[in-house]
Amino acid sequence: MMKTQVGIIGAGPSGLLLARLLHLQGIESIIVERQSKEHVLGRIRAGVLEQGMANLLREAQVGERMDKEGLIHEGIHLAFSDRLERIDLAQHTGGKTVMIYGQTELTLDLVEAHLAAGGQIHYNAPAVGVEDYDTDKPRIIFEENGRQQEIVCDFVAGCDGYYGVARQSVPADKIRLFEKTYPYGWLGILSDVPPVREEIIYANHERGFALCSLRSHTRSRYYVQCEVDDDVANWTDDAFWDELRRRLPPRLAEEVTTGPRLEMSIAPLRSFSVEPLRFGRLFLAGDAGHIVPPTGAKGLNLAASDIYYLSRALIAFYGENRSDLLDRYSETALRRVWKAIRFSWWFTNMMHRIEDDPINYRLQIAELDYITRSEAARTVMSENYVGLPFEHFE
Ligand code: FAS
Ligand code: PHB
Repeated sequence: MMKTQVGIIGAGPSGLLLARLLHLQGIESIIVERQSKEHVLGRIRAGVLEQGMANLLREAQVGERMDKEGLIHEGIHLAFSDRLERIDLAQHTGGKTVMIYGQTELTLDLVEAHLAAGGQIHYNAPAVGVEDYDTDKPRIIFEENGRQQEIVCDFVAGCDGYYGVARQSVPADKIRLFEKTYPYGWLGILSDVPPVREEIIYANHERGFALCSLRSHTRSRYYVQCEVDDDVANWTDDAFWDELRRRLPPRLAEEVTTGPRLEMSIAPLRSFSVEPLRFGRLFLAGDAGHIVPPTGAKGLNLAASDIYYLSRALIAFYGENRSDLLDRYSETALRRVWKAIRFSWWFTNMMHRIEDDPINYRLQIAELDYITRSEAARTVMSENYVGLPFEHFE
């Protein structure tokens, strides 16, 4: 049997960031991760960091490579009706920007820093449950090397994503689930080709949504809306590039540089949240507590605000014997979560094609045209896209 102060399930961005921030305050943790280190670091996911996430990575002393290699973006583009319209995020938010730096990279930066500092991460060690979370000695039950083991903790952080076990350890009558699934998915390609533009482009087209993003000046990430039951095996690289170009304004489509995939995958789209995020000494953070469609680039950035609040609450407990922030964690985190769920839902509905619904397409174009012609509408879009501020929490 092992003992620690904070047991963490999941070595994704949420779990690693929490472990790192606690470690810097002398608070001990142990992470158990279902997958191998290579599997976790091989995932291709988010690419857009809000300033809140970027600042938290700097606070965690893992921001150096991000500040050297990341790209600061001051605007995004909306493409529709053969138009390409820029939204100047910085102008409409008093200078706020977003950072382009892959989740894969920041996860690597966190893992390397935590292990170098002696942090404990058990890979290939799936948690099978959380016991006694309503006592002051909650336990993580996990499997490692074919044996069942346990970690006795002061607190447990469920950072184990949508399919994790922490949430499932809570009886159904103690937790409320809110879920909406969308009737389409995102087919994404990663390729070592220069991006068609140096800023992100969100395209609404009658054939479906498309997104032009990047990881650097030489590595691009593109997506096209696909059927929810589509399969990567149905797509050659050429078929992807042809469909992407059909959904962009013609002049822009001609400028797309194509190349072989480094990775191609399909992500489902859903809006999901649980209430509350706290059960005694068990706290949920990141995708374990909520999921948003990636349209608004909010998923990873919500993990940041959860961990901002949870780390401060735990530091106050150990440093000042305070429980008030722990008591306020769930309601504070969920206030920001639901605003991001709303924005992501709104942006997703404005950009994606719904089968056999011609009035929906007209309404989408009307809204996009309104945004590009209204200072107020561009301000609303911009302040949500760069990320609403974290609440004061001390
Ligand atoms: P994660 O899911 O990243 O990490 C949870 C970890 O827990 C995983 O490593 C998992 O293996 C582990 N785990 C699960 N069950 C366990 C168990 N029983 N025991 C031990 N460990 C367990 N967000 C964006 O902002 N933009 C995007 O473009 C975007 N694209 C995405 C594409 C895909 C396919 C997916 C799934 C998500 C995407 N997201 C995107 C959202 C994503 O980036 C998440 O918000 C982010 O990974 C959240 O980090 P975590 O909360 O750490 O959850
Ligand atoms: C990405 O680069 O993966 C990306 C960018 C913007 C989004 C979603 C994903 O809204």
